[in-house]
Amino acid sequence: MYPEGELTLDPSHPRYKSLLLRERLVNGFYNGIVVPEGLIAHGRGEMFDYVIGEETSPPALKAEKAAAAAIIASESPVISVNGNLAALCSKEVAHLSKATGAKVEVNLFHWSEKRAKLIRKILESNGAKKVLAEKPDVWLEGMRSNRGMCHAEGIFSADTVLIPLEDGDRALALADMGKTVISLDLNPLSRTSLFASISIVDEVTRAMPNLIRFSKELAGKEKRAAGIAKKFDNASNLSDLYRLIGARFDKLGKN
Ligand code: PTJ
Repeated sequence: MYPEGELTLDPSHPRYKSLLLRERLVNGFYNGIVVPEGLIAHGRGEMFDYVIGEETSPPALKAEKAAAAAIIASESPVISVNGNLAALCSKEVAHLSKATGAKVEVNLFHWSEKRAKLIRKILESNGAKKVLAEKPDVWLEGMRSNRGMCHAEGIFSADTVLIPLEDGDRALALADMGKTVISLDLNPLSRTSLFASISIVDEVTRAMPNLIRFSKELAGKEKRAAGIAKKFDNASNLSDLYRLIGARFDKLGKN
């Protein structure tokens, strides 16, 4: 909680939703879930969200459907959780895990056992079952940062990994291992977005409910889900998004 005391936010403020997310992250920071770098990362995300128009674009929605389909069609999917995602979407992580059967694993860039435990507890208190967190037992080949530490029964052996707010190195390492990598990152130019098999360029609190909805629709329809995932063309979908951003600026430039 804020050391200065409770912050009051007025729902009529034009940027209420954005302020609410900031408050959740700052609270997460004071509670030891979010690292200071996570606050900076959120600011970068906000900037890209302005560019995109602060709404789920048609290409993002398409990627979200393909991502839900890929998770449903997978045998051992894993949702990777870091500090920012835990502060913003713990409940949604638990719901997505329940809807898809995906395992949940805490994976941190700024690793500490203490923070991994704290994040596990928050996920569990929001309904997530069997969260892998402390004592990672294996290292991803080619990784030099702490993100390389993971669990043999989780990310290491997964066939599909959802990696929200990620750094490019691990996206590449996971892709090199032959896994289906689903990124969730507002920066469409990040190495993560470029290396992923399915790149969702959307804000996490908008994307996660869509992923849950599509997963519920596709649950038990593995064959259909596999077809949707196979048909999805990530490069062409990213091109659609770049064009959408260009068109948005063209339109603004004409006013
Ligand atoms: O909790 P830890 O120790 O794992 O650290 C987490 C951070 C976020 C600090 C770490 O993963 C990091 O440094 O990430 P990057 O390399 O800054 O990348 C984060 C990406 O997430 C950036 O490209 C941002 O644009 C994007 N991003 C930030 N906030 C959001 C977001 N994307 C979607 N929704 C957001 N709310």
